[in-house]
Amino acid sequence: MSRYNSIVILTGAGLSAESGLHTFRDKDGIWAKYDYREVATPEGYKRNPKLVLQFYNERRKQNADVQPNAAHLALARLEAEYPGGVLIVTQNIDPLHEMAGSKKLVHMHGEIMKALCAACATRHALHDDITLKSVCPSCGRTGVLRPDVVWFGELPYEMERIYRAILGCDLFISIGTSGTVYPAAGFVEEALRVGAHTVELNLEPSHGISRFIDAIHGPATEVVPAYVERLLKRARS
Ligand code: BV8
Repeated sequence: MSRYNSIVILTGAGLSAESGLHTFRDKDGIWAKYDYREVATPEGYKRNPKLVLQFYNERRKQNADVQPNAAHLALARLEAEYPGGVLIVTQNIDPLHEMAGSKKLVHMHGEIMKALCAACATRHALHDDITLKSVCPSCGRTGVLRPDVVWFGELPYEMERIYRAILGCDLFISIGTSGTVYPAAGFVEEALRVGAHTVELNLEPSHGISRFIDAIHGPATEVVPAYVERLLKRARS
């Protein structure tokens, strides 16, 4: 294992699975129960805002009762102890990375514990349900608050910061993601283009497995702490 100067880590739902949160595409995943076109698109929200708000109110309750697992904690330790740059780019909308202590973190698909005002574009921390009677604390309008998440067909957040980090990294690690949703699924290609080493840590080979130079398959709570230990040992030697 080489010594790396700048590490970018892409995470997905598989990282939070062992904390008790459903993934999207596994057999009992979220998209097995809901049609993403109805609950995770601007068009679905226009057609039936009540259904969409309920879907995310349910998920927010589930997210409020879970704790970070050993994989989240190992990544926070890597950020704290690694001599080089470490940036986590997560597709997850849960707060588990922050709860584990990670600070250098981009929520490219938003955060379920925040509301976004569709009228004045301000964001607000959320502690209870969003309904069509909810009032925006900034502009005072009613029925304009939506979950601060990126729906299909919407541009993910902080794309410039993400691409800048990938173009400057020499190690790209992908953890707990199926590699089916873009632009996230295309990041490994960008990393390869700049000569970075690419590693997949996942329960099973993802759709993008052919783009990874190295891969270790198994539960995140086992493979991530072990891999972080190797990186820190190499950096210290
Ligand atoms: C956009 C937030 C453009 C909401 C989400 C190119 C080609 C084809 C299609 C497209 C393309 N470019 C764009 C598109 C369209 C679309 C897309 O990719 N569609 C797919 C379906 C083909 N992309 C978009 O619409 C994106 N926007 O392109 O905008 C644009 C440009 C300019 C101006 C305006 C717009 C936006 C996509 C974001 C959608 N929002 N989430 C919410 O959460 O409700 S996506 C959601 O699914 C996740 O955030 C994540 O990104 C994605 C995939 O989920 P994963 O996290 O990977 O989870 P999954 O269940 O799939 O896999 C879990 C993995 O973990 C598995 O591999 C499993 O083996 C593993 N695992 C399970 N348990 C464990 C484990 N691993 C380790 N340990 C375990 N214990």
